Amino acid sequence: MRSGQGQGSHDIMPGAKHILVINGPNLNLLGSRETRHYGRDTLKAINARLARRARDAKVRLVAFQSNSESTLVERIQQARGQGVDFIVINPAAYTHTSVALRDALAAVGIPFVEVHLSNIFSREPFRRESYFSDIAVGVVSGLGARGYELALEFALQYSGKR
Ligand code: CA2
Repeated sequence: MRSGQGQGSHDIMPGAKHILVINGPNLNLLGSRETRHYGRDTLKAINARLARRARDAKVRLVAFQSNSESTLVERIQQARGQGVDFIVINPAAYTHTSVALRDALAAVGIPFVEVHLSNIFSREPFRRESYFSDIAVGVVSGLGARGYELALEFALQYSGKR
């Protein structure tokens, strides 16, 4: 896994499939509170498992988290120029509010899977609405941290054909 590419860096996996994992607001707090909904894994532990799997599959994986909507929009916009092939995204609370993030994903046209740790359909009514699901390749919700791993497995196999 790489945390990003600065100037002067060289590509350690030229030609490899490139997967971007994006986590939205408050997911940096995973493992500490709200464990009933979100489990005990930290985001660091989840990302480490994804990085291991990506390394085994010889795929380039970059993980990114932000609490800021504009930073997330900018990261998605950058993804196109960086040759990202697939996005795994948990937009967190922005799932239910952000036309801006939806528009960014639609604009870059990179296929993505929407992941939620909790089952958003079994919680408060406002969580049942997502601005992302209808333009996602698929949605994983309610399978805890395993959902990210399943989404990554799908991304590894994804060829654009359904
Ligand atoms: O189930 C999910 O993954 C969510 O995307 C998580 C969001 C929530 O707003 C969505 O409805 C469903 C919230 C993430 C907040 O994460 C925390 C983690 C630890 C402590 C507090 C919040």
